[in-house]
Amino acid sequence: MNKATYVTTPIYYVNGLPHIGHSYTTIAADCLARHRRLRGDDVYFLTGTDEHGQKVLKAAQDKGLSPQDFVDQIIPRFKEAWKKLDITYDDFIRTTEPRHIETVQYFLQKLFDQGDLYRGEYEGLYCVPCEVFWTEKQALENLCPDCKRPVEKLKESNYFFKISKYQDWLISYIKERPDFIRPDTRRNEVLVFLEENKLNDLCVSRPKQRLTWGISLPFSPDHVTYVWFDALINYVSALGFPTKKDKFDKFWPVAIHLIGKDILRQHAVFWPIMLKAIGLNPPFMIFAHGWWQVNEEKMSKSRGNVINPLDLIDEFGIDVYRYFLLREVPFGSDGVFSKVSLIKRFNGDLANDLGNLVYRTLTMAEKYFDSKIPELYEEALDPIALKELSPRMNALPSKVDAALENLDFIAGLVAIWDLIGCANKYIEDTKPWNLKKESKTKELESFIAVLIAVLRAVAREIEPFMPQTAALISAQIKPDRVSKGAPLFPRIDVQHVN
Ligand code: ME8
Repeated sequence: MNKATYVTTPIYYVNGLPHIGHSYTTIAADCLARHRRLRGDDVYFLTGTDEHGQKVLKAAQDKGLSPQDFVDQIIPRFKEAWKKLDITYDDFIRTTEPRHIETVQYFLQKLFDQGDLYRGEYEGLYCVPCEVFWTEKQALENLCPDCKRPVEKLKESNYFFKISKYQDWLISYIKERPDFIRPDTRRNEVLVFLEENKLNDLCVSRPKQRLTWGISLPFSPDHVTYVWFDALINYVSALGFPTKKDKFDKFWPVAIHLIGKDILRQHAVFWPIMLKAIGLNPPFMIFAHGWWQVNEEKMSKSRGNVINPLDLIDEFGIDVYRYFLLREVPFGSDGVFSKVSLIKRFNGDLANDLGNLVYRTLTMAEKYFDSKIPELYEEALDPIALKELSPRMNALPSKVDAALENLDFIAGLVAIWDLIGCANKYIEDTKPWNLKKESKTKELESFIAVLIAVLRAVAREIEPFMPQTAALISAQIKPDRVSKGAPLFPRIDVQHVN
């Protein structure tokens, strides 16, 4: 049986269109999914949309639409954006789908029946745009510590989930598994939080007087489910839990949740406890990456400083955008988005290194061998090819495997670019025109043949990162001949960028 891979993104709120931040997590997940497929895994790659709650309701009202009509209109635009970015998800879950609602209600009923939910009064400071309750200590000057907007004081009768009961269990669970929450900074953050604070029971409902746009509690018609409790369950409702046992049993034990660090606590504290209470294991791994910032601020819909990925794609191309996001900033660290750095990567890594290698190799094959791919004679290869190039080429797949196992996209790309750099240097050092002049035919043939082999290896390994570029390179290298196309990445003149 093939190895299974289950990779997820957060399900995004649909109160606006996806911006760079959303595309970042989704592209990273796509890269991992594609890589695992390439290696023969059975992959289930899930993304989707978080459609309930006050925030989405408000966006619908602002547009004068019913929430259902509003979400039905916006979902196709999410799917279009993902299609444009070459995202190969296997499933797209919407929290308004019956398959999801059934699973959420199953969770609620089971927790209620086993006495984990109780009714009580709730009072707190609530931030509507963020859908989060804050304590007075957190909401200094009555402002949301995250988006800095005013919070509202709310008091209401609700259902609570006794999460504090599972606190000690969670601490040991995290301590015993160094790879459960990553990177280490995030793991430590969660551990410190759990060790220094006693968890407050989690309010899992909203009274319908205040909010009707949500999933009804099966045991209380006057309440809907708190949007986070609803949303987290998508990761198992999409696998058909509790009815589709085979799919669930195959993919759940290997679940990798990619998220941003903004939603770490929901994923690393609430979610494992919800699962434990239901009798399920936590996901295999939660990886929280950093934030893309513009002008020192997190890019976010509530701050209104978003950059639309589709505009950048129109200007630079999909693969350039994907490459930049995955190459520029370590997965886990914050990064600042700027067009100037994107163009630097474009002109350096893509035009000078990769584009140039493809173009000059194919040009030489055209010129010296009439576009036929020549034979490779081991004995005619020079020491650089034998000692530098071939070992790098042979080790590349396992290097990329190891890098992506760690979600270290940069390390994967660096390994590929190490081979590209080595091949470019090989061309410069070998001086093929001399081989031609001296009629060293076997040497020249082997020289071109080994470079073609490098290009094939590069095309294969960059596919998860840059699928269109991989296809363009492969299309120029047929089994026995090359057919050179235009340069892949014509240099951009920085002066001409707006
Ligand atoms: O939180 N930099 O949805 P959301 C990097 N519906 N990543 C960013 C980012 C930025 N500036 N801004 C957003 C929600 N992201 C919930 C999730 S999951 C069960 C429910 C990415 O639309 C990042 O992955 O606010 C972040 O965690 C997510 O989008 C938040 O998306």
